[in-house]
Amino acid sequence: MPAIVIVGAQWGDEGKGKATDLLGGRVDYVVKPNGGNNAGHTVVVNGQKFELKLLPAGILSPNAVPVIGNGVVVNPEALFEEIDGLEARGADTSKLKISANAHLVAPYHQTMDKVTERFLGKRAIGTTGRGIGPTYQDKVARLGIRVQDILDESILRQKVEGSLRQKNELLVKVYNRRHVEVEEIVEYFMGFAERLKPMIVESTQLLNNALDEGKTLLMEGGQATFLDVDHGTYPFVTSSNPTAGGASVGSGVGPTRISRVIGIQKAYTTRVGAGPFPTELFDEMGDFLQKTGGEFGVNTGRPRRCGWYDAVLARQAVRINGFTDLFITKLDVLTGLEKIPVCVAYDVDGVRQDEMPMTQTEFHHAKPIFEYFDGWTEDITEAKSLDDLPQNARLYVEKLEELSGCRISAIGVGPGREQTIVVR
Ligand code: 2SA
Ligand code: GDP
Ligand code: MG
Repeated sequence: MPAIVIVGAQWGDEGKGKATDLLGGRVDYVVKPNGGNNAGHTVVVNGQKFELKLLPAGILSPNAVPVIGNGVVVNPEALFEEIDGLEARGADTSKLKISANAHLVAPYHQTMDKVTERFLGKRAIGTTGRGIGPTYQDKVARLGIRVQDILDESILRQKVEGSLRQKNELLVKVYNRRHVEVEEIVEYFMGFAERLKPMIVESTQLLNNALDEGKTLLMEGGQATFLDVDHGTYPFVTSSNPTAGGASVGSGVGPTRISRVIGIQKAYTTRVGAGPFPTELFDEMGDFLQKTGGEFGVNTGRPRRCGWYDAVLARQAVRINGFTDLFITKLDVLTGLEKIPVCVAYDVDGVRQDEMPMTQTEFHHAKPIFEYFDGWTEDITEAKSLDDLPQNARLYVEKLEELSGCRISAIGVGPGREQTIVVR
């Protein structure tokens, strides 16, 4: 298994951190291909909880080399805060490598993120406010500052000058914010140079050489399929490609070298931030899922919106990513429910649609058509194999496999590393 990709199959927070941690012990490199410190991945090891943001969750796997790929946007302040926090708890971050081509998040990107959200008013995306969108905007506009630019201060100054010329127009005239000085930003980035330099690598060669030597890589996607700027519920998405293809672009590892793509999916659905969500619950059942599942943003603390499993989304995610396996997490959260609804199709303005509608308008109008499955009351948090699950829990999982069209290879029955049933 040369390169494996982990992708969120819904709107994020499916348990990618836990999945990475499970596989991290068996791979040589763990690569983060997209996103930045908007991510929040929880790993629970021996009852100790770690919340990773900018760093790949695989940094907690002692034998794997953690790599921040070219597709990531790096906030240097957040980076060192996270590194120092982990070191203080005894984790070893010394092997961390950062792609020379990754982009840097500047303080003005965060300002622009927050002000844009305010400008959007009722149409706000509900971003994490970490400056992710504006940094990717600069990347695509070819006005970005890259990690490698701190290796040459005069180049850095030229790039900052170029970027700020356009940015100051916007900041001062449109956003009514203060003018940002070039030297202030150059100094800001150069302040991190000494610590950052030893970590900078040509990551494409590093990773491909590792594959040539027979090493294994795990690519740990941030965010999720329906937050993908191309395939998600645009415009309520993040600004990167958290899907399997994006992992290839964001790491420089070609698609033919990827042997497994694992979709991580909750046994129900959550979403944080704005945007359509057909199975969302607004009643006490939603409160039950939020409370029992502990559904609050790792990064911002925002409550996550909760709803039932959506098989239409699942099938679309299988298509987009070409999943070879699904890992169903949080099955334990459903314990105690008499009946469990699963959305099998949508009613769009009176017409049944079995697959993802073509337009945003249709998706906004989509009402779930549910099938109901029998629940179970037995505690499943100690289950180690399928045989340990009550029959109805097994049937529920089988149903999700059938409806999604992808084999289920692992099932989460609790947040701990060991609370996982490995099916195959
Ligand atoms: P951004 O900040 O530009 O990426 O926001 C755009 C949308 O993407 C969503 N988004 C997320 N959704 C779920 N989890 C994320 N990470 C944190 C977590 C979130 C948190 O793991 O809990 O702490 O609030 C994440 N990051 C971005 C975001 O909500 C917008 O809808
Ligand atoms: P990520 O962004 O996909 O890495 O997911 P988050 O860490 O943001 O959110 C997932 C939450 O669910 C975390 O609090 C995990 O500890 C927790 N979790 C993961 N798998 C399971 C599971 O199978 N059962 C339960 N109860 N919690 C889980
Ligand atoms: Mg998360």
